[in-house]
Amino acid sequence: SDQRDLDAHVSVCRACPRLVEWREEVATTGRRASFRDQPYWGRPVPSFGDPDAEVLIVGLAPAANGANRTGRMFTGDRSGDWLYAALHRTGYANSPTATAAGDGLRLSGVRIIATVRCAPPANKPTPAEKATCAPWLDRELRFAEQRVRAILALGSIGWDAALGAARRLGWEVPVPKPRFGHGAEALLGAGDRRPVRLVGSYHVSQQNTFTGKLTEAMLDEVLTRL
Ligand code: DU
Ligand code: SF4
Repeated sequence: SDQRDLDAHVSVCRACPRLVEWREEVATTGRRASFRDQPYWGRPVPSFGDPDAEVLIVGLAPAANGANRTGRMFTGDRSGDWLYAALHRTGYANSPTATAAGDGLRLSGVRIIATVRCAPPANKPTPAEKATCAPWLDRELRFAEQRVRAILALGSIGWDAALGAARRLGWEVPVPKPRFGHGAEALLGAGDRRPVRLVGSYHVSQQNTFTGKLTEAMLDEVLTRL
C-alpha cells in the first residue's frame, strides 16, 4: 500500500546529519545500561496504528531509549506508558501497555505520527530539522485527507507542525495563528471537505506527567472529545 511504501521510505531517511549521528550513537555505544543487551532500532520511526484512522496524533520525536530502541512510536518509555494507558481507557487501543513491536498492540481509529522521526539530543530538534522532516508529515496527512476528522497535537511542536502541514496542503488555517494550549481547539480546512478539528494536549512527557501538569483525567478528556 501507499502507507507501507511511505513507512519503508522514511525508515531509511538520512537527511538530518546531527540526528543521524545521535540516533546511531545512542543505538550503539550509547545504550542505556538496562537495555545494553538489546538491539536498538536506531533509525527514523514510522507512524503507527490504524491505517484508516480518522484521528491522527502528532507527537514530538522518538525518545532515545524508547522508540529509537523499539522502532515503534511511544513504545518502551514512560511517555508511551501514559499515552497507551489512556488510549486503552478511551477505547482506541487493545492493550494498556506497549513494550516492543510484536507485542500484539493494535490501535483502532487512531494513528500516531512524529513531527521529527529521529531521536534528537535532549528531545530538542532544531528548526531546520523540523523543516526537513515536515514533508513526511505532509505525506501522512495527504493519505489521510479524505477521512481525517481530528488531529490531536501533543505539545506545541506537534501543534505548529500540524498547522504547517495543513497550510502546505492548502487547508484553511485561521488567522491569526491559533494558540497552543491544553484543550485548545481550531478548525482547519473547508471547501468540499468537512473541517478537521485540531485539538491540543500537553505532551505526555515525564516533565508534565510527574509534575501533575498533565493528569490522566486531562488526557482522557481530550481523547474522549475526539
Ligand atoms: O500487518 P498489519 O496488520 O497491517 O499491522 C501492521 C502494524 O500496524 C501492527 O503493528 C499493528 C498495527 N495496526 C494497528 O495498530 N491497527 C490497525 O488497525 C492495523 C494495524
Ligand atoms: Fe529524515 Fe526526519 Fe530523520 Fe531528518 S528527522 S533524518 S528528515 S526521518
